[in-house]
Amino acid sequence: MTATPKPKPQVPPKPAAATPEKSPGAIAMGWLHTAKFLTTAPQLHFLPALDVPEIAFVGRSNAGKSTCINTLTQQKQLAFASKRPGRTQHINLFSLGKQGVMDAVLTDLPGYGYAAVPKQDKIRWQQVMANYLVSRENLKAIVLMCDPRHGMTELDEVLLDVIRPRVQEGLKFLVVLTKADKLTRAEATKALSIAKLQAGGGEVRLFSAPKRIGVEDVATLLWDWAHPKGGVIAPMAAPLAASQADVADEPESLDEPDAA
Ligand SMILES: Nc1nc2c(ncn2[C@@H]2O[C@H](COP(=O)(O)OP(=O)(O)OP(=O)(O)O)[C@@H](O)[C@H]2O)c(=O)[nH]1
Ligand SMILES: [Mg+2]
Repeated sequence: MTATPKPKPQVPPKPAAATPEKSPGAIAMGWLHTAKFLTTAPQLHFLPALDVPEIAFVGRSNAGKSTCINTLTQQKQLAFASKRPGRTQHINLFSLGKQGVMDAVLTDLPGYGYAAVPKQDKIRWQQVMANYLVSRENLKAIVLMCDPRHGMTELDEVLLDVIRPRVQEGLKFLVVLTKADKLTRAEATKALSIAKLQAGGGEVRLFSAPKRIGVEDVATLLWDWAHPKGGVIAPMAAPLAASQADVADEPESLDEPDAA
């Protein structure tokens, strides 16, 4: 007697592998990675007029502006970062945009407040920067980099006064508390609450380049600001909780010279 062959079980066809949806942070980081050097100029009137949103990084010399731009764009030497304060001496523009289509610009500005700079140069630079912040037409957002170990300096306060009318007209404003890896948890919490009071309604985030604190969070904010209509409405990762998880328990010794 021959056994009736068992019918083979029907195996349902495998569904095509679904492409995992990118998180807002990943989209923002991909966009920032497209950054390319666009141009450099000693003063506002040498810059090309642009009609895409521009996001400027400002702050005290040595605060970490250039490092922040390099970290966000995932490029080691796009902006000049250096242990020597005063490394950035021109207004440097970097274009952003997928498929070579520029849709925004990042600006790295020289820092202020470095004691070794001659007085005349300081005054000249403060005028160049104030002129840029007040008159640059496509300026959409300002990122004020602040080392929380020094807090906001008098010059930071002057800058806040200069931009206040534009912030009231809708200019976006973010205070980035840099070098968060140097802070204890308690210091980070304190720095955040003080900066929130000083930022007058602007955003505040902790940031560390080596520990990657706040990187995707800041990236997402910039992406949203540069793409207000089609932008992903980012569910902002709770900055305090996420960032503090990475904050050191004890501060390390300082390894870079400080501007006076
Ligand atoms: N520990 C630590 N050091 C940092 C961080 N960001 C920047 N630095 C260091 O701070 C120093 C100054 O960084 P820059 O990015 O050149 O600062 P800047 O604000 O562009 O300075 P200027 O161009 O002079 O205005 C360098 O030694 C950096 O390595 C950070 O998140 N953590
Ligand atoms: Mg710099």
